[in-house]
Amino acid sequence: MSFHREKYKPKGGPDGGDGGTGGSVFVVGDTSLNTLMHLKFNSTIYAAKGGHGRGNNQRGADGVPTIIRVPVGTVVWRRTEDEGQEFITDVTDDVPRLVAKGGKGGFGNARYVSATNQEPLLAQKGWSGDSVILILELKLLADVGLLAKPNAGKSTLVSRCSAARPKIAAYPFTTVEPVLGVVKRGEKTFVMMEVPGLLEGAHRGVGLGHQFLRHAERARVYLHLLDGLSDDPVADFRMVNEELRQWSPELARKPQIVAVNKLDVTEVRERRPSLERALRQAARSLEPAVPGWETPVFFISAATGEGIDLLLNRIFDSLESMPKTLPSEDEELVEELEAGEEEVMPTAAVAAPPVRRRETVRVERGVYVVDSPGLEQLVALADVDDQRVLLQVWREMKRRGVAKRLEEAGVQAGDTVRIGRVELEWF
Ligand SMILES: Nc1nc2c(ncn2[C@@H]2O[C@H](COP(=O)(O)OP(=O)(O)OP(=O)(O)O)[C@@H](O)[C@H]2O)c(=O)[nH]1
Ligand SMILES: [Mg+2]
Repeated sequence: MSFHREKYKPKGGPDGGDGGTGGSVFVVGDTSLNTLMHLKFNSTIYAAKGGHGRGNNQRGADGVPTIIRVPVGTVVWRRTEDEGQEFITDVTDDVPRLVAKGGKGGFGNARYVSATNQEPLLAQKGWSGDSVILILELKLLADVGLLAKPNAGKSTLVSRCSAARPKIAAYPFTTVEPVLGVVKRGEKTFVMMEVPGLLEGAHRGVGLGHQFLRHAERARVYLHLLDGLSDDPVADFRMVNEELRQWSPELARKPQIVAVNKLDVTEVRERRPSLERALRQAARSLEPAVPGWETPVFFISAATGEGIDLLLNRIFDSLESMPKTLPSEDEELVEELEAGEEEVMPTAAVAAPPVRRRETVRVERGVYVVDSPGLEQLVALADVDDQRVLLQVWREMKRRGVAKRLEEAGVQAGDTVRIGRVELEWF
């Protein structure tokens, strides 16, 4: 609330500007992130406030937007009032997606000037912005998902063909968080993903099973990596596929490319012919993923690089012949969020502003309680000890039909009327 002041102009008009809009919150995909760990201990986020309106009809500054960075592939849900969850968006790129809208700024007193009120003493408090509980689920987007038991050599392979440098060690579950590596061939690239290896019972959550399967869901093709040094690589192959099928038959139908690793070890080289035959046969019993697809079997050494070029060529070719499918978005909900809720904002108080929400009056232990968001915003900042202010509040109640409703409810002079957190004496 402000009035114009200037020398020799004793009666400057009201010139309080509107408050700025509160900052909104956006979620943005960031390809440099592979996990949501950075949000784990920093999970309550407050958006910036809008600036106060000022004299001379200056509008307050809008609050700066708050950006939440998440890995590409994060699915965002919103907790609903009934404790359910509602899909908001699937973050597939770096386009900001609105998840919580900042509140609108209140109107300055300049808005309330009218023929009958030359000295408006009321200004509107700003509106609260959205307050949401978001549930973020990471389902990494990768072209190629590495499917393997722990210790098969996944990290070694990823570090050999991409710039990613995951930890490599001679024990299982070295990799506990997903690793993404970009594999390049000239201009072309694809993203290879290592997720924790699969154990028997993974579909029930054994090992880091669920972690694996959740991410693996969105890979376009699987590279099934087998440890050539394992007692029975064919049994491993069957076990992993069985886990996949138990989790989701749909995943089990995705195309697979099989590679037996550790070919540099003599033992593996010696068993190659028989292993190749047995694996081809085992692969044939898989459901055909795509018409005409036959699961190819490669022998490689992630350690020395032998056979890797051939394997990567095949992956590039396969990806090229496949449609690039991306998960769809719930456009409607996003639009709804962007439009925001239409609140009871006066367009200009000169003409009667539309009051969209019906305002109600009820009596609670002798106190007349007015339920009116619009009035609440208006009295929240008002100096109700000032009789002139009270008079303007009363006029506003009359204009909105609230006064009439109070009278119908039996309000008498001296009774207490409560609007939001403010109590007034009826006169
Ligand atoms: N000889 C030989 N050893 C390999 C090869 N590839 C990986 N290894 C070894 O196998 C062990 C496991 O390798 P990793 O790359 O960590 O395997 P991983 O599948 O990522 O393992 P987890 O992340 O623990 O599931 C390490 O000791 C590697 O040095 C290979 O081609 N030849
Ligand atoms: Mg690893």
